[in-house]
Amino acid sequence: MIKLYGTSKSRSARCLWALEELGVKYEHVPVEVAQAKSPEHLKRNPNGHIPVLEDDGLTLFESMAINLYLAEKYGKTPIWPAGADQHGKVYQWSFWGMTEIEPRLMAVLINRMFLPPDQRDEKAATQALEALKAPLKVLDDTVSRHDYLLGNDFTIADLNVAGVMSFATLAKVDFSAVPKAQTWLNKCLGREANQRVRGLK
Ligand SMILES: N[C@@H](CCC(=O)N[C@@H](CS)C(=O)NCC(=O)O)C(=O)O
Repeated sequence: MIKLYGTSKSRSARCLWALEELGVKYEHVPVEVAQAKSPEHLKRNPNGHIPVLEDDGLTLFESMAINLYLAEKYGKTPIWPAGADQHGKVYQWSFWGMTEIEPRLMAVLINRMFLPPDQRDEKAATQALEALKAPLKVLDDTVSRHDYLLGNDFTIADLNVAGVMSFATLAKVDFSAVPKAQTWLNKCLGREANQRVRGLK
């Protein structure tokens, strides 16, 4: 039985979304962020982070690796598209989300919400929002040409990037200059499989 460790109120949400989207049976173990460095969880992931996936003797950490693995193993076209070219595009967008978007969104959240008020750095938050403008324009241009990142179908690339960008609302990102990106994000996040994740612990 597949097991996914990590509360839905964390990056684990994107893996839960993938599991729901793929329709596979799994057990959810809602390890809290505060328990990620417990001795029990460190045995699963020595980095002391959630999410962690266990599947048939395999243990994986890193949310994107988990989702790419799940999509390849359990997904069919179109969520896991066919062929090396399309897989290249899936990897491209997934790594893009993790490198171009996530660190900047996290910088905004850390400096506006997570740190105690006296340790927050508003300049770092403003710079991160400024630095997000260029990649968001790339996203906007892409989804202006077709409905989803790879073409006309929702794939694991959309799930991975939208999963990362689900923090954008919390970070109060201004989408007024990139309306197509906002429409795409709302359409992805509004999918039933993702809505089901919101109800999980
Ligand atoms: N790059 C990792 C990041 C995982 C991560 O930092 N998870 C956070 C929760 S969203 C965590 O476990 N924090 C607990 C801690 O660092 O003690 C991934 O995408 O899986």
